[in-house]
Amino acid sequence: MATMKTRPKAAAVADLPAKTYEGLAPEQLIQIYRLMYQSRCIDDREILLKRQQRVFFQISAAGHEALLVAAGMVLKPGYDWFYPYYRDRTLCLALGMTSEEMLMSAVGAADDPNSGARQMPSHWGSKKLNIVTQSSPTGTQFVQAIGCAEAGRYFSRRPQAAQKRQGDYSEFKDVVFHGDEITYVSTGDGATSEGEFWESMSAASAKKLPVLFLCEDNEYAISVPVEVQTPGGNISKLVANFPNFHFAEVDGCDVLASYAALKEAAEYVRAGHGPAFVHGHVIRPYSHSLSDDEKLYRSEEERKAELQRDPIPRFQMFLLREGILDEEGITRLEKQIDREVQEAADRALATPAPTVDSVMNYVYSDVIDPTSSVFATEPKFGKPERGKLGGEKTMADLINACLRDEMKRDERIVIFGEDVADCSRDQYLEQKLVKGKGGVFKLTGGLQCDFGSDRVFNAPLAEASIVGHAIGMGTRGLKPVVEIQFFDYIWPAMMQLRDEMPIIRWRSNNAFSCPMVLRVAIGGYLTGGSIYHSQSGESIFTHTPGARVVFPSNALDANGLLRTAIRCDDPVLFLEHKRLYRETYGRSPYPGPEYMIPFGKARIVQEGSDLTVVTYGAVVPRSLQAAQRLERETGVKVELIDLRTLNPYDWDTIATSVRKTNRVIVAHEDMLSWGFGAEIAARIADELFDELDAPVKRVAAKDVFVAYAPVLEDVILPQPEDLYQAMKSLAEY
Ligand SMILES: Cc1ncc(C[n+]2csc(CCOP(=O)(O)OP(=O)(O)O)c2C)c(N)n1
Ligand SMILES: [Mg+2]
Repeated sequence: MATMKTRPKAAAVADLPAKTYEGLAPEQLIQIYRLMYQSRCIDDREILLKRQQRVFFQISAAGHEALLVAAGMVLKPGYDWFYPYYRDRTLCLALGMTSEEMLMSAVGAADDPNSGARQMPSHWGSKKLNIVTQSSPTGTQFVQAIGCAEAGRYFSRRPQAAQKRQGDYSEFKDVVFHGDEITYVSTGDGATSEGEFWESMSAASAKKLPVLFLCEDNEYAISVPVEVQTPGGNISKLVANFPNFHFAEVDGCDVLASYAALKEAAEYVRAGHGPAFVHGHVIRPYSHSLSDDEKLYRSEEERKAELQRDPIPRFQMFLLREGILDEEGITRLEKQIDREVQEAADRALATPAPTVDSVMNYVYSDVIDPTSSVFATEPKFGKPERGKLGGEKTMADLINACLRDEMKRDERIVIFGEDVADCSRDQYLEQKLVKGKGGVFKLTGGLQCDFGSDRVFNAPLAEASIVGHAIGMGTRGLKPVVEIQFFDYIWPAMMQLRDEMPIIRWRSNNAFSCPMVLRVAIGGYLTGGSIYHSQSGESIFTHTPGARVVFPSNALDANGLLRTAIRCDDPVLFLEHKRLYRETYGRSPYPGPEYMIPFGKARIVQEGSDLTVVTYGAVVPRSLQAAQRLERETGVKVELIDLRTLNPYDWDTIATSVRKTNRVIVAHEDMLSWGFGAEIAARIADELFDELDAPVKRVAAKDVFVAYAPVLEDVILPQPEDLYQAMKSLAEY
């Protein structure tokens, strides 16, 4: 006869206890155990395959399973949005990613849905599940998650903005929103030290955004313990005063406690009360990654104590204790999962690797080509306004006019940046107490008044956030046209601009993209602009595949190129030279609301037969001045080429001109060494060597920052006199 101490027999589903646990039925608890065990099993399988050199990197979710399965149970795949961390395997399984899909990523298979074998394993991505392509930098996910949440809110308030139009990016950008979706973003304890974590907490708090932050605190960031990362060793204490948040701190190795905490947090966020921050204490029993050996920095005692908290045996004990599964049931379940994972690994290993000719696929949009003739439209100049000359709109006027036209045409456009709004305190505008600012250079003047404070608004002084929010919005289908106030201050956003914005499409194998425009005031020649208001540096961005780089020299080009930038399907860095904003040179009448110039098409400013000058930006008018003087004095005719866009650039026009003149100067305002000119000069030397009658010359700034005193500024930046001398000596060569 069975005693009271005997464990119950393997329960058939029908025999399961009727009791629920934090609202979870026994079948759900078995499913949770299944997912946790499956997650660990895939890690173990990957480790085995790594030892056999059939996978090439491994980082595990071990120890994080309970917290992450709980997150997966409370959130909705394909409905909520996910910006996961690399330890989120169990979340992804709970959302519906399969073992095979994960293992395809590990072995580098073409059909890996995470990245098409472009990223390391555990860099999660799934279009159908709304898991937004994850990258390796710890911390870039936060500000993008904010933009994603803002986009959801925007579409639910302006549902008509989701409409598509033929012939621009929106035709290919589906928009899905529900009004109560949550954006989930997770982090390790270490990554909370990144500045963008704090920027995103501020933004979520200030705007009461529906974001669920999950901190997976395993007390280590590789070998650095939490007390070194986090003053006092507990992140919950530090964030506790952010307004509008729901906070919870929980044992993340306890399934039911994690589930209860995350459920409550998700309910708060879904109801629109604001963001939530859940801090789960977890363990990391498998070292940081397979490349790390934690015995080098953790004591034996500490590691042993940690193992006592392992969520998998702990939850197994719970299921046994509650009579939900018996030992036989557990063994059966585990064996089944072992077999499934092994079979999934075999299938993954048998699937083909990507073909080597695919490497350049999806660097840029494959559906909209901004160099195509679709973007070549004729200007339609209206009648000059009464009492005014026809050609007198400045570059500033025509950029503003383009923004206005496009905002009218496309409700998906939002504009933000530092000081870009007319006035953040709307009541002052409503009561007509103030006129409004509209940008430090007034380029966005009047747009907030015309289109509303939800479409044109000031951003906090945080450049990484400006770019990161735009990326998140672009991913969801908005078209952010954002501003960096001065190129000199673009650098806090560099991680977003180098490792995120340009590469989201490529690294996700075209599952995600973030078409957007980043307008940046650039350049010197300001008299007193000094080091921090005069910088150029465009070659840093042309050296980053995936980002289009545009640099107009006059009002008409700025108008037409900005329209192309806004309507195309790629991220565009739109560089606006401050000195040219209101210059007399290059003014133009308004060309109408459909005027566009394709990328990669240079403008021949003046034709010539003796010498070619290739340049762009503020060096265009300076070169023209020098060329006109040279022709007056010597009769030498210079062909002057304004590239207008730097990536792509118009090689055909350069080559045709060099074949004609056999002499060439590449000139730019940025420093000489490692600059854009070096690339063009090298290509000319390589491909047009036989056409040259003289060495390729460069004219550029000295290799130093711009100084304040006007005499120093003049000598540092290339002047018409320098251009004249270079042209003269090259013509005489
Ligand atoms: C910006 C950046 N710096 C450094 C690294 C290298 N790195 C990868 S993971 C990691 C530690 C992260 O620790 P934590 O956030 O606590 O996550 P855990 O690995 O402990 O889950 C570091 C330094 C990186 N990927 N990105
Ligand atoms: Mg950690």
